[in-house]
Amino acid sequence: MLVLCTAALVVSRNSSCPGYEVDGEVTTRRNFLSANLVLAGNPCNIHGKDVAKLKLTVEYQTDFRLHVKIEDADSQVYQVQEQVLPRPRHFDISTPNSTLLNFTYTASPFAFQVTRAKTGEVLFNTSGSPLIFETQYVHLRTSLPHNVNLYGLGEHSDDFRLPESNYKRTLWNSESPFIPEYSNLYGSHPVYFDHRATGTHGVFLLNSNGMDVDLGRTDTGRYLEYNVIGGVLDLYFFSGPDPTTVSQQYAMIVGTPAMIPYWALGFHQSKYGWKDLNHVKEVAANYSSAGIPLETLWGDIDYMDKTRDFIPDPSRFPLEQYKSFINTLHKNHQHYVMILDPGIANAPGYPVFDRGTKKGAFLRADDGSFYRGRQWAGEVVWPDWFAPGTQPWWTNEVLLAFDPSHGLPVDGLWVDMDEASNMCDNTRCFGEKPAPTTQPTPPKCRRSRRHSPSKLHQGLSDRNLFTPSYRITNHVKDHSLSGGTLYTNISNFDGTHQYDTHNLYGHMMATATRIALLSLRPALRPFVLTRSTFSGTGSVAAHWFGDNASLWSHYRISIAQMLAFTAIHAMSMVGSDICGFNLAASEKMCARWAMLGAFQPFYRNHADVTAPDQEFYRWELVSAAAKKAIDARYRLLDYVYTALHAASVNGRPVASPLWFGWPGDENTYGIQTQWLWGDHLLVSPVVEDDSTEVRVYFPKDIFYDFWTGERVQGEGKEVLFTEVGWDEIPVHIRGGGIIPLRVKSGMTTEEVRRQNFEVWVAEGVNGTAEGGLFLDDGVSLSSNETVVEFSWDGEWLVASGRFGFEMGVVVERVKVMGVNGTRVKEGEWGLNGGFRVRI
Ligand SMILES: *[C@@H]1O[C@H](CO)[C@@H](O)[C@H](O)[C@H]1NC(C)=O
Ligand SMILES: *[C@@H]1O[C@H](CO)[C@@H](O)[C@H](O)[C@H]1NC(C)=O
Ligand SMILES: *[C@@H]1O[C@H](CO)[C@@H](O)[C@H](O)[C@H]1NC(C)=O
Ligand SMILES: *[C@@H]1O[C@H](CO)[C@@H](O)[C@H](O)[C@H]1NC(C)=O
Ligand SMILES: *[C@@H]1O[C@H](CO)[C@@H](O)[C@H](O)[C@H]1NC(C)=O
Ligand SMILES: *[C@@H]1O[C@H](CO)[C@@H](O)[C@H](O)[C@H]1NC(C)=O
Ligand SMILES: *[C@@H]1O[C@H](CO)[C@@H](O)[C@H](O)[C@H]1NC(C)=O
Ligand SMILES: *[C@@H]1O[C@H](CO)[C@@H](O)[C@H](O)[C@H]1NC(C)=O
Ligand SMILES: CC(=O)N[C@H]1CO[C@H](CO)[C@@H](O)[C@@H]1O
Repeated sequence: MLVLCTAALVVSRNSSCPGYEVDGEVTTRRNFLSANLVLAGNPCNIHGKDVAKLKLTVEYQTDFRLHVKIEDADSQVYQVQEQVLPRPRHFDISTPNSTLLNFTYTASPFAFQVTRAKTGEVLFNTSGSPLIFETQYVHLRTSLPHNVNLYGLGEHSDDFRLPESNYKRTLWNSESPFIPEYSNLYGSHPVYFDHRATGTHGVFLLNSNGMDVDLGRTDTGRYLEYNVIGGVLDLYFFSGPDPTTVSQQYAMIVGTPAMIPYWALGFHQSKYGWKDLNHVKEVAANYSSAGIPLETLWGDIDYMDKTRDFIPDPSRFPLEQYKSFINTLHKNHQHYVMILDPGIANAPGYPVFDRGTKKGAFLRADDGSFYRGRQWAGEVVWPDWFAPGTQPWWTNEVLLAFDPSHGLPVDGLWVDMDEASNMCDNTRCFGEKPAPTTQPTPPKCRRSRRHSPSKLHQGLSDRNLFTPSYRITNHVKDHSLSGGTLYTNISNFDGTHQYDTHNLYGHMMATATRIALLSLRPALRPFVLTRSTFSGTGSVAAHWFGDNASLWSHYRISIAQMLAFTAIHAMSMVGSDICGFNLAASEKMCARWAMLGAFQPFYRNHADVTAPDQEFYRWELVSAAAKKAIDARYRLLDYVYTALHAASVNGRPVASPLWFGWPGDENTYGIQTQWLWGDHLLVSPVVEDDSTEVRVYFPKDIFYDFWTGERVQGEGKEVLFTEVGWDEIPVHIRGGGIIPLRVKSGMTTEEVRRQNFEVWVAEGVNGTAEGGLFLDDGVSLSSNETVVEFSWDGEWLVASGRFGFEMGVVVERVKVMGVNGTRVKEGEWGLNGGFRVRI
């Protein structure tokens, strides 16, 4: 109710705003336009003060990318720091008329349109509502036709295709257990894709301030509206025209997904509540005796002494035994990843705190004292990722704790609670709340403002940084901005404020952790998992969807969550907590989820301390499902690794919705429970509660059942699958694809890497097929590489490419699936050079 009232109020007050008009000369050059804008009437000052003078800059940065920026003429308004998100520098349009997007504007009142240069189709049109650019409120609306499909604007757990109207997406990173639907979650990705029968384009608003993005409908059509509490309008338009290309164009701006180590694709087991090292050893042993492959174990905050970062509890996780346990895992080719929280215990004598204090690494209140809050460690201080001493301090802590010569030889790091989540409620930071940790001392948070000098892009002074007039719909009480996180009026070392940089906190912690791991092991790819994200976090870290629950509805929506990250938000290595984090998992649901996760990038079973144990070996159905699923996942590991490599090089998504594969098929636009795994596999899990049936949509195309090889002629209709066993998941190969598989799986990914290959050819409509295979050492930042391209012309399979990495395995079988059934040829074809085989 509150939400609707606020929205109505905003609309009526907005219409009384004067908008802007072009003032003086408009400068145009080959690929560049700039103009001054001034208020076109009396300021309306609805949520702050109207900024009198603005600057418009338009750049045709490449043929496919248009940049439109509207900022204050004085360059005081906050802009996302270059160190956090570097902007592209080199522009290269081919000729003045080769751009695929056109920018047009009207001078008074100022409004602009973005159109497709060839057809004139209007993609973005701001004429419907005056531009509002105030000190604490920025408003821009684009009108849209009815026939658009919008996706993105994560992180959320709503439908993958966004609702048409009465829909508000709030972007404000927040800790989010047990929250209502439609809430803001842990990350902010202000980018959307607009898919139409005529093509796909993308729009990225590079802005880290809190915002509501409203989707609505008027008599004449639909609209999308940005209501932002600060920052500038820094818009990037990507022309597509096909969906995969838009993903790639976006990734070029925010960074392509980081390449992960091969082992990270193995199966991970974690749990909050593993009380001591012996318990963890039992988990490893029980996986082994159940015959279920286990690649990596995770250490949640249980390992910590007094729940403090970096320090293992001396009695429950004695250091020497802990080290030798991890070394044993390594001998078995298994791995170990450990958690870190941003909240550092405010405890003189705790060396991590003492060294951070010396380095000036912590946020301070205006009286110079540490800005305090509460996390698992009790009363904590917070790293200021903008302070120059913070990275050296963090790197040093990682080196001290994890250098194998003296510390725990962990393989990767997990950063949690980095929204940043503050258990000290902003309005009651003085101990009314019972302490949720072993630390009984309630924090006393003193807060105050630090004077900041006025420098470029640091943010206007004179703002209400605590309770701005426009309230975004943050899911906490009263929509308070600081609720459950750091006070937004706290300043960072560089003079900016949490008000503007809040959404970057997790991204910066993940980045700092990646840099620290690079110091620890300069030649190896770092593996960092983060809960909080911003645009571009895919280039530094992996992400899980946070604290979901063991519910069928969360199992289902995890597919849409994955697709939003892999296909829209340029993050490859993502996944949900398999079998659910909160509440008790049921056997059947956990069996289904074990299979679902095997066909998603990041595959980790994890649960809360309050949830019953849910390791796969604890149930019969789940053990069987997991064994079968992991077997298939591991045989396909190089196929997926190849797709991940492509994503890291050119942004091509590792998993995508069906409309990426069949952009012209309208039936696919709303599908969110099936997906393309790599380019060639269609995954269609059972999604209804406790069901053994699923309706699988097959576009008009040819498919082959992954498990049986049976050929399926897709007719653009749903096909009902019945009696789908608890250890079964429908998977189909799309005709036209060639897939490399290992001939058999293994208990670890290292064992998988020693297996030979077979190559499956799935003939397409015209009898041909194509595919690829990428091989390297799996861990190095710069490794020798083998890049194989396979092609099939109906008679010959040809393998060509570059062959720089010698893996010591061969292709021992080729299987061709076609209109007349399956043909198999056995042989031995090396992967140290090209080959041809006739079948
Ligand atoms: C515009 O494009 C046409 C062909 O598409 C080309 O012949 C012409 O030279 C271009 N004009 C300029 C000014 O580049
Ligand atoms: C887009 O701009 C180019 C270059 O100014 C122009 O040649 C073309 O006609 C424009 N397209 C449309 C649809 O107006
Ligand atoms: C832009 O929107 C306005 C108002 O909704 C409409 O009158 C105008 O025709 C649109 N412009 C274009 C180019 O579609
Ligand atoms: C491991 O398996 C043993 C034997 O079934 C069982 O007693 C023990 O509780 C299990 N421990 C864990 C941590 O799963
Ligand atoms: C932030 O706002 C709160 C609430 O008004 C106030 O108590 C505190 O002193 C302010 N802190 C700073 C640094 O301005
Ligand atoms: C066969 O179909 C594929 C995919 O539709 C297409 O890329 C390829 O060019 C076609 N090949 C021939 C020989 O027609
Ligand atoms: C990597 O390449 C170098 C130079 O081509 C070669 O000497 C070496 O054997 C290669 N190593 C592997 C593992 O392929
Ligand atoms: C399939 O078999 C039929 C009948 O033997 C034959 O005419 C046809 O050429 C075969 N098609 C292919 C693609 O091999
Ligand atoms: C964060 C989360 O819980 N993710 C999914 C799992 O649970 C969230 C909210 O708790 C739901 O919104 C999602 O469905």
